[in-house]
Amino acid sequence: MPVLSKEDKLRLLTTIMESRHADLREQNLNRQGKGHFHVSGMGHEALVAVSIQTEPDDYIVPYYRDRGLVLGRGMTTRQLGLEYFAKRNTGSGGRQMPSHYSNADLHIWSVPTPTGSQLLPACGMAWGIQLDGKENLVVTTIGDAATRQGDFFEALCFAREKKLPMLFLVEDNGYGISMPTRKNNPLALNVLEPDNWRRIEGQDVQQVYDATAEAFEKIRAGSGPFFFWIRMERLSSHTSSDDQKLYRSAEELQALEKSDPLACWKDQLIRDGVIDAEEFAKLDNKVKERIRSEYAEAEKGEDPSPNELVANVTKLPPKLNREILPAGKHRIGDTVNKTLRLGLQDDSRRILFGEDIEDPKGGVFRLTQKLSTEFNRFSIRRWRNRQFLVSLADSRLMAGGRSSNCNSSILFIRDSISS
Ligand SMILES: Cc1ncc(C[n+]2csc(CCOP(=O)(O)OP(=O)(O)O)c2C)c(N)n1
Ligand SMILES: [Mg+2]
Repeated sequence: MPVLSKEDKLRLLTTIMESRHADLREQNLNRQGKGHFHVSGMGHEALVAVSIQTEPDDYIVPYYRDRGLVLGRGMTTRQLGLEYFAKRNTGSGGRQMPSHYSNADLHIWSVPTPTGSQLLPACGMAWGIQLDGKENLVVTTIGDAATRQGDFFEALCFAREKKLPMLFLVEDNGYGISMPTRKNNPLALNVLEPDNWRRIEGQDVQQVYDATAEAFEKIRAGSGPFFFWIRMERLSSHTSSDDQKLYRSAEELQALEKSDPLACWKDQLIRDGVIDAEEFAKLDNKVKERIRSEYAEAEKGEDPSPNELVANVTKLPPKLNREILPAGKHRIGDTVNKTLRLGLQDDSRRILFGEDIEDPKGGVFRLTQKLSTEFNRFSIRRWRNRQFLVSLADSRLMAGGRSSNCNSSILFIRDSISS
C-alpha cells in the first residue's frame, strides 16, 4: 500500500481546506443575495483521499455533495466559483443549475439533479472501459437516502453481473434533507449483503485513503466492483433553502464537530509533526483569502448568452433516407453499442446515417434523441479514440422516466462531440 508522504498529507489538508472555504464563501455570498443556490460538501471532504488516487483516464460520476471529491480530481476553486454563479465558462456553459459542475477534460460527469440518476451512466462508462480492455475505473457516489431508489439496485446488479471496474461510495450522513435514515437505509434493513460493503468512518482521511488504495489495486486487476459505506455527518443544512436547526437538536448539532474531517486531519498532522498550529493558521488564512478573491473574480465573469441557449444541444436534423438498423431481432444493449461504435468510424458513417447525410454530428444527436424517446434512461460518452459508450435501462424495468436526466445526457453528448 502506498504510504502518504509529507507532501501528500499537506496536499490532502490544503484541498480539504479549499473545499471548506469555498463552501463558507458561497454560504456568505448567498446571504448577501449573491448567487442563487448553495449546496455544501461540509463533512464529506475526506473523499479528496479517493480522487487524488485516480488516474487521468479514470472517471468520476459524482452527486451534488462532492465538492471535495472533484477538487481532489483536479477541479479548481476558481472553476467552482464560476459554477456557483453558473457563468458561461463552466462545464455546461451556464445552462445547468448552479454548482451542478462537470469537467469533460477531467472526466467529471455532470452532477444530475434527480438523485441516484448518476449510477447507471457510471455503469455505462465502466462497461465501456471494460469492453476496451483498459485498466481504468469509475468512481461513483450516492447519498444514503437515495440508496432507497431503484437506480441504486439496478446499478449494483449490473456492476456485479458484468464485474465492472467501479468503486461505489455511499455517503451516509444519516439524513435525506430533514428525514433521518440511519434506521431505514438498505444496509440497516439487511437488504444488502453486509460482507460486500466495507464500512468506513468518513471523518478519517487516512482510513479513506488506505481503503481506496487497496480497492483501486484490485479493481484495476479485474476483480470487479467495490462498495464502500462511508459514515459521515452533514455539517451544514441540506442546501441554502433549508435550516437544519428546525429538525436537529442543539446537542446533535454541537456533537457534529467530532466528525469534522478537516479538524480531525489537522489534529492528526499536528500530532505527527507535519505542521504546527501556527503554520496551519497561516495556510488557512492564505487559502481563505485566495478563495475570496477567486469568487470576487468569478462574480464578474461572463454570463451565458441567450443566443447560446441551445448551442451544442440542437441542430437541424440530418435527412435520413433509410432505416438505421436492418429489420430483425436485436438485443437492445448490443444493438446500440454496435451501432454507435460503427457509426463513429469515418468510413462506415454512411451505414448509420444514410447517403444524404448533411451533418454526421447532428446525425448522432438525432439518433440519441430517438433513443431517448424509446428508452427511459440511457447515457453515452465519447472517448478520445472516438468510440461511444452506451448505458441504458430497458424501459420495461424502469418505474418511471426521468426526462431531465435524459436531457442532461444529451447536453453532455453534444458538448463532447463538438470539442
Ligand atoms: C429523484 C429525486 N427525488 C427527490 C429529489 C429531492 N431531493 C433532493 S436531495 C434529496 C435528499 C437526498 O438525500 P441523500 O441521498 O441522503 O443525500 P444527501 O443530500 O444527504 O447528501 C431529495 C429527496 C430529487 N432531487 N430527485
Ligand atoms: Mg444523506
